[in-house]
Amino acid sequence: MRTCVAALLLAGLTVISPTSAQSIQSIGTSGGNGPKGGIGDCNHPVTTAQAFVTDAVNSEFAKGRQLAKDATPKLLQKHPGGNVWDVVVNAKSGARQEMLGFGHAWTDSTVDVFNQLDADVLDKLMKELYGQDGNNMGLMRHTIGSSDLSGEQYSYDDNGPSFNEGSPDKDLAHFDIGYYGERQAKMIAKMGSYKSDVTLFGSPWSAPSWMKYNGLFIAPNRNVPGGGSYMIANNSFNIDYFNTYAQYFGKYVDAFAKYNVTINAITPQNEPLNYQGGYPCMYLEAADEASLINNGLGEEMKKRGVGIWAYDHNTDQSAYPQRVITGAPGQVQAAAWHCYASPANYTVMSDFHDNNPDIPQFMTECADGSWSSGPHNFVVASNFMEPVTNWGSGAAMWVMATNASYGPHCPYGGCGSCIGSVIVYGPRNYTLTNQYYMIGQFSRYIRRGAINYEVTKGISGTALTNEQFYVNAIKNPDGSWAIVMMNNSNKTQNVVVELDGEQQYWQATVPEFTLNTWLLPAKKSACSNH
Ligand SMILES: *[C@@H]1O[C@H](CO)[C@@H](O)[C@H](O)[C@H]1NC(C)=O
Ligand SMILES: *[C@@H]1O[C@H](CO)[C@@H](O)[C@H](O)[C@H]1NC(C)=O
Ligand SMILES: *[C@@H]1O[C@H](CO)[C@@H](O)[C@H](O)[C@H]1NC(C)=O
Ligand SMILES: *[C@@H]1O[C@H](CO)[C@@H](O)[C@H](O)[C@H]1NC(C)=O
Ligand SMILES: *[C@@H]1O[C@H](CO)[C@@H](O)[C@H](O)[C@H]1NC(C)=O
Ligand SMILES: *[C@@H]1O[C@H](CO)[C@@H](O)[C@H](O)[C@H]1NC(C)=O
Ligand SMILES: CC(=O)N[C@H]1CO[C@H](CO)[C@@H](O)[C@@H]1O
Repeated sequence: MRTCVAALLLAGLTVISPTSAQSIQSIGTSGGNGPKGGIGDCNHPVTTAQAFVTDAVNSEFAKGRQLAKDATPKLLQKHPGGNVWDVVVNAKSGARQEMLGFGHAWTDSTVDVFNQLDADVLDKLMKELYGQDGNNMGLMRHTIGSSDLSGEQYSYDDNGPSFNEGSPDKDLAHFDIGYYGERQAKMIAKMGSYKSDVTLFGSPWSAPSWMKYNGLFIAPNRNVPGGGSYMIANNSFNIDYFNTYAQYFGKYVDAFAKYNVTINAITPQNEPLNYQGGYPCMYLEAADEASLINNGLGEEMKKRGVGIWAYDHNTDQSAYPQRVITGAPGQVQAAAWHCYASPANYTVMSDFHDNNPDIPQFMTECADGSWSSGPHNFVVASNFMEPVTNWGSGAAMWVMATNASYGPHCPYGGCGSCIGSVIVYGPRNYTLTNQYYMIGQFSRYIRRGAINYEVTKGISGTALTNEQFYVNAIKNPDGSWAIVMMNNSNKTQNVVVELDGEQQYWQATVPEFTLNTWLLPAKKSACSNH
């Protein structure tokens, strides 16, 4: 095992251009024949001011307001004065990054429980997740092979009785996405009938075990943690297999295409610095991620129109994606970040942007779980809003659905208590958790192609502390505004949002302990036919 990431910051390369807007235009969508877009685009323009509110309750059986209509913001000609909470949006020159979307991850647990639903119930749920009257999610991840949210562990070329008992298969003659891969592809393919402009990216938790340094160690009993690739020792990628692994990714993209699932991007490794045993993980040093790209992965993905998103791990080793870009220049489409450094420090995304103004960024994984305690839960809001402030073009929560005991999941380790947006109890019985409504406060109202704007006043504290007020201000393609506000305090506030540059002041109350989204119609429509 090599030593960890060395700090390598590119001093002197800082570009000071607060309005240079990175574009998401080169990132594809997974297709299908379903509708595109939604509220805030030119086919669905916002014509009257509206507000939606979700209480930050901490419960899977959430009660309280959930995407409920809230007090309508009133347009004023001038600032009303008095004791108000002022929010100022730099609408004149504060344009920042282009937005792509918000969403979740397809896991084996999700597919497993969705398969338990009767067809009409699944149809209703898919509309709630992807429909224009539902959450309309636009950014989805899926697991390439098994993750900790898989009841059984496998890769697409185990070449043996189990994930950790295979023999080398250098020509990938035994490549097969198998029962679980097919099941996942078939379920994900349904998504395109509900929404055809979702960006879908895949992430492997591990290469086939025979591509790892510890992979040929046979456990006395494959069900005992500590055997083979469940071991921490030498749980890293064997660099003899760079090109083989690149071909493996190519075959995976082709196999999913056969089920009409278009993969738009991959991360070469989920959490490349996490090599803990117990569930599929793999260590992949930044220089090796770059070498993997240079030794075939870049070419295989380019041929298929699939982007490569570097890193896919926590903000505390922020030099990693820069090292991949430096090592594989011109071949990285985006950088991906997770929320689990304690606490996450999303300002590293602004630093990354300064050095790479044309490379979009995403918050690609954050889990909420039964460990969250206390009366209030701002996990979604906290980990969606700060990445947006710091140049993120979208964000995705982790597992989308589980059964009532937060499974199926790996029995030996990993997350055994992650809560998604959906919990399935039986063929006709599921609940939407409060996480579903929290995600909806973003995914329903912020369109692909929207532009994030600088907020110059009204943010108090950081999104990761209690007792604060946080704002994102995003201009949708129709010229209307989505203003998302988190008030993590016990006080209802009388808020005035000033759109500086449009000479508009909007006023309404923002209740205590809520996430609130205001939709404000365009002063002048940005749509040519209106
Ligand atoms: C780990 O790697 C070292 C050095 O290559 C080797 O000596 C050792 O046998 C490996 N351990 C296992 C369990 O594969
Ligand atoms: C993929 O889509 C094509 C065209 O719509 C259709 O004919 C074919 O049956 C689909 N394949 C699968 C596996 O769903
Ligand atoms: C967060 O990262 C920035 C660099 O972007 C650093 O200056 C700051 O000290 C970090 N904050 C914390 C709390 O670690
Ligand atoms: C959840 O799935 C796991 C694995 O299939 C199973 O052992 C467990 O009993 C299930 N829990 C419920 C409540 O269905
Ligand atoms: C759904 O399942 C839960 C948990 O078993 C149960 O409490 C609830 O009554 C069920 N609801 C319906 C409508 O069957
Ligand atoms: C609100 O929080 C403040 C500071 O923690 C506390 O002093 C006050 O009593 C709280 N008010 C209510 C209504 O809970
Ligand atoms: C608008 C609003 O309610 N802001 C409050 C949110 O929380 C911070 C920290 O407690 C207060 O200072 C704000 O007044």
